[in-house]
Amino acid sequence: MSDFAGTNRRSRRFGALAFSMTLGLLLAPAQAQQQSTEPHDHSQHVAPKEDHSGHAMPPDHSGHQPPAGAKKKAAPAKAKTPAKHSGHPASHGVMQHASPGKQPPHGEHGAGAHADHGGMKGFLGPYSMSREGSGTSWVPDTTPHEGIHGKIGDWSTMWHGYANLIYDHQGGPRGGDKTFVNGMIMGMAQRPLGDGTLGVRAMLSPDPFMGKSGYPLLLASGETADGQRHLIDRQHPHDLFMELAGIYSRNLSATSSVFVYAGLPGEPALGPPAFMHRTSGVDNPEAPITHHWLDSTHITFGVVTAGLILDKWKMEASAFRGREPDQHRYDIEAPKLDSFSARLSWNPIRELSMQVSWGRLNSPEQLAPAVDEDRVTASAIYTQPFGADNLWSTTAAWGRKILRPGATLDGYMLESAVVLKKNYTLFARAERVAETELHEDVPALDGRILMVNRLSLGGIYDFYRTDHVKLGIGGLVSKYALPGELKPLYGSDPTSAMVFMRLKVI
Ligand SMILES: [Cu+2]
Repeated sequence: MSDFAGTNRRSRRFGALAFSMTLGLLLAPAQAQQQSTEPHDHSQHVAPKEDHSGHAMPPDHSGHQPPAGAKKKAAPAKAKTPAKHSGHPASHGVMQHASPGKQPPHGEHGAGAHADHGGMKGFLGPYSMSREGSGTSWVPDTTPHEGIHGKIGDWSTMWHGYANLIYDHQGGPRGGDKTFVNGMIMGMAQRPLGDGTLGVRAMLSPDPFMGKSGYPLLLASGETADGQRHLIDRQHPHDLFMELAGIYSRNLSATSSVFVYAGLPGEPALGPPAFMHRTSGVDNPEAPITHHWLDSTHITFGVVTAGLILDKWKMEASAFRGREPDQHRYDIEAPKLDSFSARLSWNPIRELSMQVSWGRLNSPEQLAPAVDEDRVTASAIYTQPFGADNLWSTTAAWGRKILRPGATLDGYMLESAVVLKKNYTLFARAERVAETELHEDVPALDGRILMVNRLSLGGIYDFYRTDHVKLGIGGLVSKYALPGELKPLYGSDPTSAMVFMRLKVI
């Protein structure tokens, strides 16, 4: 790693500066826009009281007409909402869920804060934007959509993101310590075009500034720091550009649409939403060790996806570049369309989103170019607002890597987060992965498939908040269940921990 050290130091310093400047630049104009063109519509908080469950969403919602009663209540004095705003002004029950029977005081935004989404609707179809996760994935309609909304001409804009400053200690002989920053910042804009929506999205990560070898994370595997060896027991940094994508969707009816999505980079229709876009996963600052079984394709250099939405169903297929990003994390790599995937998603009720997907990845690993991979995943996300301003979200996912030629490896993940009164967050993640890479340097174990398990528990207390950001401190502890063969490598009972500060746009 010594050959990276010099560049890393320089790029880290530059990186930290660039990221904070970007954050500042993004937040300032967005806030200005919001204030100048779109004052907070706190009246949204009085959205239809009769719909506390949020289940009884009138069918005509899908046609983008707010309930007449709600509209009257919501905008008593002025017709603030321009015609195109008729796209789902309220987040349909999120707020009602979050604080039944209670109207939060000014400034205390609940899950439905900024609920009119600055006029934003779904990028892919005629429904609330709350349903959309990373790439073209879906999350439950009850997902709070936090962010800063604005308007530039015909374009509705939104920014959101977070950054964690982390002190990381991974225990045992294979552990390590590191202080670093991870996170993401995302900007998006959309405008009506014909009978549809044109959208653009950009997502950036500060991860490259932590250095090519990422951060210590026991049992993590996947990608490389030097183009020669696998990164083992470390999480690779994400690329500076995680998504630069354009989307066009055209409505077929009040509940159906067709769409195309193109990204360089982007996310193909494969796997659950990426972990930093799941309500159950975003608060946990460490990456899942199932990342390369489930959602590692979320940064893919070259993606084209076409899909069809029929009410609560979405069918889509992608052509994309199978090769994972290389160790150069600041660049945009050459696109290719040599791999394919298909995904079926279903949101049967507002609280639940499910998907199954399959992909054929052409030569995904730089270090094993002769090996292709088939990947199958299935996942379910359940997000339930409860009580006054509380939220509970859980994701269960399974992913199978079928290496061709090679082993068939399963990964399982169950993660959950509870957000209480917007200030206290508790999260947990349990994972079980069939591994071959962790011990590939140990001749006696090479080629063996070994099941490893990890459990992480943690929490965050947000001690400072404004209308648009919150700042908190957090910690987490991880424990492992390892097969006997691996105990000499990891120690008999390693424990890892992280403490962190988090700044999050809300
Ligand atoms: Cu990733």
